[in-house]
Amino acid sequence: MKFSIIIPFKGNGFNEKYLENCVDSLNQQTLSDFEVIFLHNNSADLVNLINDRGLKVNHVKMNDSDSLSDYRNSGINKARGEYVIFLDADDYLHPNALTYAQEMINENKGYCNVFKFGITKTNLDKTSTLNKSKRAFFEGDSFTKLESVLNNADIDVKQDTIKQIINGMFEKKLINHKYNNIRPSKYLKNLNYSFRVHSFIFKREFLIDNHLYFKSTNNLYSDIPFLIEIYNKTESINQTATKLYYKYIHNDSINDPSLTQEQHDDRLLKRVSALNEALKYCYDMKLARQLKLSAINYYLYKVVKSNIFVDSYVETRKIYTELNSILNKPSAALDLSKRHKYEINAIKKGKLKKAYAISKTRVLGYKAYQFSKPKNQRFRQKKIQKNIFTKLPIKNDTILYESFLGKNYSDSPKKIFKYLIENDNRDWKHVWILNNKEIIENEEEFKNKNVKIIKRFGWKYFYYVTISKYFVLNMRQPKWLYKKDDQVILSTWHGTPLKRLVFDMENVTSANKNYKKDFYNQSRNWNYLIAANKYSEEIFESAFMYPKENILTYGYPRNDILTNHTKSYKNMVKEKLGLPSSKKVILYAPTWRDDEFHSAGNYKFKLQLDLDLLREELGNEYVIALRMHYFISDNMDLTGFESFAYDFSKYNDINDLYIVSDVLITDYSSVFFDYAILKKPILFYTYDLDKYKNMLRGFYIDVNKDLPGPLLLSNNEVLDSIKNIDKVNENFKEKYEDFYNKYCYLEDGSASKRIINTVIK
Ligand code: C2G
Repeated sequence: MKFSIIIPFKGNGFNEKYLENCVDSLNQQTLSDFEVIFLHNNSADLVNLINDRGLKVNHVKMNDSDSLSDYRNSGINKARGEYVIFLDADDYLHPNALTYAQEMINENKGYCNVFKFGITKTNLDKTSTLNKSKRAFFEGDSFTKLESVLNNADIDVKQDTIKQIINGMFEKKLINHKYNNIRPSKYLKNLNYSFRVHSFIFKREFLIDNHLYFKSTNNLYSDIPFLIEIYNKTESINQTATKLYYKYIHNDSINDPSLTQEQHDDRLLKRVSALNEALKYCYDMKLARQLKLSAINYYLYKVVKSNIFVDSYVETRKIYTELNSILNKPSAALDLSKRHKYEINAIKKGKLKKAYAISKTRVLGYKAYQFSKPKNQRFRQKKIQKNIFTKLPIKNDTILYESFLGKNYSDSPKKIFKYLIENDNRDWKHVWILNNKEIIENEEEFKNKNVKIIKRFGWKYFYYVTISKYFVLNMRQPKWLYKKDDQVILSTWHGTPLKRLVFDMENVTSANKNYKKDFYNQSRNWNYLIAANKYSEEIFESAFMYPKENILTYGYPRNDILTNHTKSYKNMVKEKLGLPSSKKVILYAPTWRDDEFHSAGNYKFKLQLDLDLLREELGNEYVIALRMHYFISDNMDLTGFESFAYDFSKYNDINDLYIVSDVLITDYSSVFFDYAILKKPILFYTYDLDKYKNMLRGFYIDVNKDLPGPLLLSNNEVLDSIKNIDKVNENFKEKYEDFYNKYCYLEDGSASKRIINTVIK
């Protein structure tokens, strides 16, 4: 037996999806010479899941009182493989991981006892991660993929030929691949992964002969002493940079934190004591120096920034005691910089109060330096907000508004503002966050002397977000924004959800791994959240984990105008937009794709509508208004389509486009929930439905059954539907009515009034 995979699972509840990823990744290994040892407390669910997925496993029953170290040690003892690998039950391996491992070991010819895979963090499940990887096609389940491609293309190629080609590609890669031998003391410089046991491959005999077990009872960092003892007994580690171990970062650290994400007040202390414990096993003086430096750096840059350090000498003292013991253990000479010598020596000599005082002064000095650096404007603003602006009294007459992060003058914040200006005679001071003043140049309401415009993240922004009584916004406020208790944040949100949101999303393809946690914390600061209908209310409860009692299910203020507008308003807007009065208008308003972006927040969009075809076939009767989502940063080139296609992506208010148009084409955007209020035809151009539905987001409603219009997959289908729009209306009459009754029933034109009566007192 070549490999033993040791999987410890401590605890009772488990996330099925994570475990499935792990188990499947073992089922899909291209090398079969391995056994799996699963250590757990005999959970029947867990055993069933593994059996259901057809993985052969040696189950080892552990007790609740056993530590993680006990689990892993039992794994080492039960293992029969020549090499052992520790895999966490929520992580997974690349399908070729073991094949690579074998290759590395063979090439190394017995020189090393310890090997290591490249490791990568991912917050996506296995399929999505592998799909994202450029190499995926040639690796792992590539064969089946290639086979299905060829089958679909109806090309007659023998299976063996395909297999040969793939193997050829695979082998070439292996041969070209370089492995490095690295000395442990050098190795330790990369601290991130050299302290975690994942992704290492150990020769079992080497562990047993040298009695290398997990000896620490430290529940968070037992890996550290274990690995140090190993580093100490090994000449070099053979590693590949190829990322074959996938460390799964839980997206939902609120409901389902991993060990690293769990809140532990004593985390810093545990880490330092693990380093101290590790030094006990460290005979190599250079390695010991490296360990000490790592502890010193941890103190200098991490501990002093923690709340524990800022708030309490007594708590910090516990960390000092460990550090003192570390610094007094033997090692090669430390060469500390002058700046830090004084501070570290005080700890070493046990003058802990003195060390605390010096460190405090250093931190203050550092903060003052940060504060004065010209490029650190944001840092200064945050500090001044927190320490000065919050001391000022709240202004009860001031209302702050923001729509789509200051990019637009639109959506519900606009309608609430307009309603107050036109109907409320109290003496409000209105402040709008708008990055570009030009967009409101022609808006009458901004001529009012009580209306002020400020820039997002300018100094005035920090002032007004702290002293305004009300803050009305349709997305999230920055996570570092400090909110006072007597301020009221009204979140209008920006649409009835179709795509799954936050806690209802399995994968978060586009956002960072803290997305769910950040969203949770930010939304705790909203006093109210508006829902357009009961359906949205229920989703917000689960997707945002937002308390039901603070949800105002009143209809959307932004949609009042869809009910209240007049014919002359429609004509006026059409003229203002420069659209020919003699032609009907098709509005195309698609959403953004999580996986198509230039950089964070800048999304791409490739127009899939065939404008040539549409102009050719419909140009006499229609023009087309194109409206990209506000995340899309690409500009559209409509040269050659003048007088037929118009780009209104930068136009403030999509409601005007709804009003002037005669038919809407969209995809997975929430725009159709609003458009349906107008009872005009809606077409869904969903050319990438499968990808969107399965890989990216998933939907709340059954798009095959419950939409108020047809799903169209090609330009010809779109064209056909527009040509036969009366027939489409007829076919969807009933569905449209059901849809209207379920989602638009509250939109009576008075939502703004209801909201203001409740919130703005
Ligand atoms: N929007 C727009 N133009 C588009 C698409 C959207 O002006 N081409 C505006 C609409 O007001 C829409 C809102 O942005 O209601 C939200 O857009 P979505 O496409 O639904 O996408 P997203 O921003 O991800 O919103 O719960 C709301 C949605 O589920 C999430």
